[in-house]
Amino acid sequence: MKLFAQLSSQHRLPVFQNSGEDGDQPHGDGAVETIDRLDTPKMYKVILLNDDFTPMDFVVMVLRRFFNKSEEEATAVMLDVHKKGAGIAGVFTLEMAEMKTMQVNQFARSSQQPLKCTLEPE
Ligand code: TYC
Repeated sequence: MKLFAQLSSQHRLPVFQNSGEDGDQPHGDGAVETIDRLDTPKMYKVILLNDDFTPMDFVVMVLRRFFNKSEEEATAVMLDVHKKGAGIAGVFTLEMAEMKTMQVNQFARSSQQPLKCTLEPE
């Protein structure tokens, strides 16, 4: 049996092609079988958006608090977002990305800051 454990963004992966050479399959018909992809969940980027009003220090604090960045990492991401308009705060499974996005948007709103983040598939 030949294994093709390739990484894929699809939900099902080809797992073997029955060539018949190994003698463990009777027919050698080249059929590709698939299994559900359980080990490589789809990942999502949490994107921070620039605005003209949120203080830089506040953005750095958010990146440290919600994304466990060091002061240096947080400053670099914040400046990247400030210059380019948007940037990646982190990459997570869908549930985690949704939770981070909600937490940041809620925290910004309750702090009267217009900072926004969103998510998109990786
Ligand atoms: N542009 C903001 C300023 O000049 C800083 C900022 C950076 C705001 C990143 C949001 O996601 C952001 N104060």
